[in-house]
Amino acid sequence: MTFPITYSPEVAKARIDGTPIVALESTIITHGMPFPQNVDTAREVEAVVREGGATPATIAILNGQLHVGLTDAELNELAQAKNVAKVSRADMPVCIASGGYGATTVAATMIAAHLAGIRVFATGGIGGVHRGAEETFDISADLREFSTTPVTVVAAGAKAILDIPKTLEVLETLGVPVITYGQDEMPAFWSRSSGLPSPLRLDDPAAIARAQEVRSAMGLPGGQLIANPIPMEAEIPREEIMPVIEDALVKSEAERITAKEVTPFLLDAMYKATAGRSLVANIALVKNNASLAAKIAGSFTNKG
Ligand code: PSU
Ligand code: MN
Repeated sequence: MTFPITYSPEVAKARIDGTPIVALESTIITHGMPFPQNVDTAREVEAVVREGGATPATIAILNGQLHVGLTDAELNELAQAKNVAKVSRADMPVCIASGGYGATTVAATMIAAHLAGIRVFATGGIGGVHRGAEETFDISADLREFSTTPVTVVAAGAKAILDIPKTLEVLETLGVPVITYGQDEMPAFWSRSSGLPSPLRLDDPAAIARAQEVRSAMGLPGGQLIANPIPMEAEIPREEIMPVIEDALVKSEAERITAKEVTPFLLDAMYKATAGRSLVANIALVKNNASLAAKIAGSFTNKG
């Protein structure tokens, strides 16, 4: 039995034609950016994927239906909807079964992409091990997803609101390839530099696609994390962003923010503290990731 999926007209066509498709997540729209920048960015990111010769498939749950590819009207509706759940692996079946609205996280988007036969997905940043995880146990379900679901995810590295060394350790334990594109150092979302070496490096999108194909051909489950540094002109240097992050973390502790609310809270606090500059950087890096993802998607030898 195949799981019922609603495809947008352009994704349905790409599937028939066997042309490359790039999946996009929707939590970044509903919980990662304010309106109207969220819908503008979502449209721009889709345009970048098209310019790169691939078809964008934004993934979300609308009215209990799993959508792979949204029409412009659906995208607009989602960006303004109020009661949209942030849906990860654990929440996804419940959201669908109860006829709800859900924005998919990295983990849930990987699951949906795989169900739809899509191998590449572009986003901003992934979830990871939160600072203080030794107390809170707050480790994103995104990390484990990479060890089971065969989708290559292009992100700008892990945000420094997380504990990046611990995030890398967990990915290593789970056997997940962390591959930085074009530099030796692991990027840190708003900054090109994290101070940490990247476990792996590849400079060629075709080599990235090939690595995923080899991984699957060897019978190894799971995907790959591609860390793509933010474009130079958009980056906020580490010395500048670190104090802002520290402040946001102090605020989240003072307000006792926990669980799923942590990431959206920190992003919002940073947006306010940087007078919107963190968002400008976020938009630039997502578009940059969409462009690389389109190149990778076009490099898979076996499209199906
Ligand atoms: N990073 C961002 N913006 C986001 C997220 C991460 O820059 O919106 C979202 C992604 O959807 C990611 C999720 O999968 O947050 C991780 O949430 P948590 O830490 O609760 O697992
Ligand atoms: Mn969490």
